[in-house]
Amino acid sequence: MFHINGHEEGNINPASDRTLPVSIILASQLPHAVGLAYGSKLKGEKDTVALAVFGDGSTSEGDFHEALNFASVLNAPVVFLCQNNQFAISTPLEMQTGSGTIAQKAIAYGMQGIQVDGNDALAVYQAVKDAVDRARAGEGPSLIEAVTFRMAMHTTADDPTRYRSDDLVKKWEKKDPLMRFRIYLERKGLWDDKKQEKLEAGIKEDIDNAVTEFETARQIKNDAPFDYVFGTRVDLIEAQRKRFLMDLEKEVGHE
Ligand SMILES: Cc1ncc(C[n+]2csc(CCOP(=O)(O)OP(=O)(O)O)c2C)c(N)n1
Repeated sequence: MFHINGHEEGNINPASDRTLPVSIILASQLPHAVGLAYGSKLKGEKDTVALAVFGDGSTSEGDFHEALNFASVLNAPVVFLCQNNQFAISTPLEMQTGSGTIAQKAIAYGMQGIQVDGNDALAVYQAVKDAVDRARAGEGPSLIEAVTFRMAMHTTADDPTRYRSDDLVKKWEKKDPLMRFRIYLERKGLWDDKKQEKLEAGIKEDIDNAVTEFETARQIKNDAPFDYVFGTRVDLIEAQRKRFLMDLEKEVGHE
């Protein structure tokens, strides 16, 4: 709630939670993931593996290629998981890359690459687990391409009916991963409507609580973003903070 509403608190995770905030700049999280993985290796953390998730659109960015190259050269314990939903906003995959698959790009960088059915939860789990196990065994990075489909629009400003057919969308509707996994569990006697209702009620409660917490008035620290650019205070950033607070005071004075 904090993150998607643009509040700085949403970018700060408790130390126990090793999940980083969503990156808006395509592929910029990938060199960071390599840095974290390499850093953990230098520190001698045997079990740590960085998992970086990105879309097919990110594979055209320089950061993607630099990250894969560095990861391979440094033998960093990192897993690159590409969610290939076949469109980057309106750009279809064949206009994104000349490669037959995204997975095969791994070959050029000298790492393991695999393409999996991204709508099969267990297949994705297995591919990620294998890659994590390899990274932990000191066998370096992997690239996983999970092939799926974006059912909805990219954002509310996007109109997918302008670049793909209803027939194609209908074809993919039948492969809905949630539905598939649910049917699989039901057939194994592990899931039923009662469990589903309980799960949905629990999720609704969590969301309602998060909304209430977010909407509860609190003190907003205007210069919070400057606290977290680097792990420690840096003169250049501190000068920017000072300037920002001065400008803000002037603005408030004008109101
Ligand atoms: C470096 C950079 N360039 C351009 C954009 C604008 N942009 C936002 S999303 C997007 C396409 C992303 O494609 P994909 O990851 O496949 O996402 P999907 O369309 O499937 O939601 C672009 C070009 C951006 N966020 N960052």
